[in-house]
Amino acid sequence: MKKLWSILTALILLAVLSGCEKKQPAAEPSLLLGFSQLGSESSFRIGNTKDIEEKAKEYGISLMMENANQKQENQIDAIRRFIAYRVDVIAFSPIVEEGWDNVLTEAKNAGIPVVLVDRTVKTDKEDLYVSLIGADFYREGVMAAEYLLKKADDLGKDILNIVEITGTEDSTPMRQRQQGFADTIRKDPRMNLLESVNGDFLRSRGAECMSYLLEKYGDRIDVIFSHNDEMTMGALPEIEKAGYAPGKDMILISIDGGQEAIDILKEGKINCIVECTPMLGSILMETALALKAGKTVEKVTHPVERAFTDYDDLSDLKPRGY
Ligand code: GZL
Repeated sequence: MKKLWSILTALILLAVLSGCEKKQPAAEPSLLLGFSQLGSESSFRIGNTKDIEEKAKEYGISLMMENANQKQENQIDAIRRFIAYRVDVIAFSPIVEEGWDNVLTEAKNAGIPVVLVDRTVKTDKEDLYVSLIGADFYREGVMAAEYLLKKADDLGKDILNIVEITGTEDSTPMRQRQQGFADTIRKDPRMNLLESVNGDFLRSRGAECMSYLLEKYGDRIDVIFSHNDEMTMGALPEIEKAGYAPGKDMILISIDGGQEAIDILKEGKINCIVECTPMLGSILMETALALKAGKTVEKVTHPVERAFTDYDDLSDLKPRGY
């Protein structure tokens, strides 16, 4: 009995001591980063937010993340809160290119560096941001068109009638993808753009746009160029409801490259997806740390991107992660 008591006492003592061991204080965050995300409109955007949150943890950076739910005024308010909070670095993905001069001047006057992520701003003022980390959207438009020129040779048609479903009006990806695509197809007399309609990067609007275009042009449509996978996924059921086989009766070209769309490309219903990676978190954290350390940073950083097409063997493609 005595032995049992002594074992019990030892166990209780062990439990108490282990609970009292000195906890190492959590390492102080290396910096405070304020990030205004424009919304949650697509798998790209959700993947981008997730990656930034994960990489902030990995780099030991304290992150204030605010979601603007597709409203520029919410982004402006968030940036003003970051200034009031005296964050070390402000980063944001501007939903549209214009309308940022005042709030970015306030950040500059407060001595807080601003990093643009994904999209950019149009401004005549100097040095309102120190770095842009995001895709070369013009190149993405060119890659989409270059695929189509190659496909046209295989289709052997004299004329290809194209409809375009664009992203958010006045946003960087919408303007530059449209320009890159237009500049490239202009060189080829077979290419005929019937109409461009604004789908705002949203699945629901992609369906509405496709329904309108099918109603207006029907089987005249040979090619659909959609500025993102969400709108493409919205358009697909409309094409099938109208009795056409997407990827065969109509060529589908999309942008982003999330898992859902890649799987549909493998089924043969999408012909080409130009990659637009949302995985910008590491570059953002490294840039923020460099700024905190007083180092200079690259003015523009474009991630390397590719196209996935029906000419490729994608059987060993790694999971996309968004
Ligand atoms: C592009 C990004 C676009 C995506 C869309 O980098 O800004 O916004 O292509 C997203 O999916 O809505």
